[in-house]
Amino acid sequence: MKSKICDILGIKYPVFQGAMAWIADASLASAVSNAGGLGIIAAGNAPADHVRAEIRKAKELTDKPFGVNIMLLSPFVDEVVDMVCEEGVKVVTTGAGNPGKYMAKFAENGVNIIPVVASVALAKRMEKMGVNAVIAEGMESGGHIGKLTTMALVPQVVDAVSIPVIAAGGIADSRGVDAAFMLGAQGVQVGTRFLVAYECTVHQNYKNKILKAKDIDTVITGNITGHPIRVLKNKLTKAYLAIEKEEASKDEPDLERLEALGTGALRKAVVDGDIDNGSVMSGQIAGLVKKEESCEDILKDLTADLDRIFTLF
Ligand code: TUI
Repeated sequence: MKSKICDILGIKYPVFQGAMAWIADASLASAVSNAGGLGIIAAGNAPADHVRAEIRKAKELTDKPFGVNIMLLSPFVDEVVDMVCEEGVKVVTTGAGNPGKYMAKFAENGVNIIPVVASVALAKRMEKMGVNAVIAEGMESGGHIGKLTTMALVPQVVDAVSIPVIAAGGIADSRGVDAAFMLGAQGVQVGTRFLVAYECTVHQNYKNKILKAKDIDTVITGNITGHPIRVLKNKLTKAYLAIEKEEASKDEPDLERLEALGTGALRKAVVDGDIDNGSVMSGQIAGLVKKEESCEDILKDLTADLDRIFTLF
């Protein structure tokens, strides 16, 4: 059950746990890594010391490799980059931007760097810069998204680069995993399904909203701010989309009005469990996620066909 990415990272299954800001902590990441996948701690918008504490907890909880995701829009990016190098983290994924500026530092410290890309152009630029793999993330994903679907993006990125491609967006069971491999991916990243893992510390109200979600329950907010975010529909998205529509019709939209509504909204849902006024980020595949399980059982289910799949290549 080996793909190139397993050899590069020293993991058993080619399955990454998606880095969900405020959610993917040492508890979730270590559980995924212990079960043979790649657990990833999300730095999100947190200061370096907070993330350092999670890394140290994860080191206590697992002796397997785990990664840290650096969200490049965070005000703390520079200090988080320095800190992950100090802590000897071996895998860094990045999101929401171009990590070019930090490549030399990661290389010097022997960090495997795997950026999320949402286009072929960025994938090619990243390969030239010397990254170890890319995560091609379709707009089915939760949170901050690009414009292409996984089905269209993954094979185009696979053809454009020679490094391994990890597929993300819309994958929550073994059928999705198998499909990703058929598109030429060498691994997958799964977020939404791990949200309802026993080891995921997100508020129970958030888990329940994912478990109850139907296929058409996500919407995209923030198209006019340049940071489109996929979330589950609720009171907040109704208000947000109404203001967005109003502002979009103006010559000079007041984006601060929208920012004010978005600030702190993710924390509200994740920590306080306020799923009406908070931001409940989720992928479109939430409708497929029906039960709470351990990370071990989720990984077993996701990888159920991989032995058979690998005999095809
Ligand atoms: O990053 C994500 N998903 C996220 S981050 C997040 S927290 C957040 N906080 C404040 C504002 C926005 C988000 C919630 N979800 N996924 C990875 C991802 N990266 N998706 C899309 C991209 C992306 C998009 C454009 C990466 C690079 C890019 O272009 C960079 C360039 O310079 O061309």
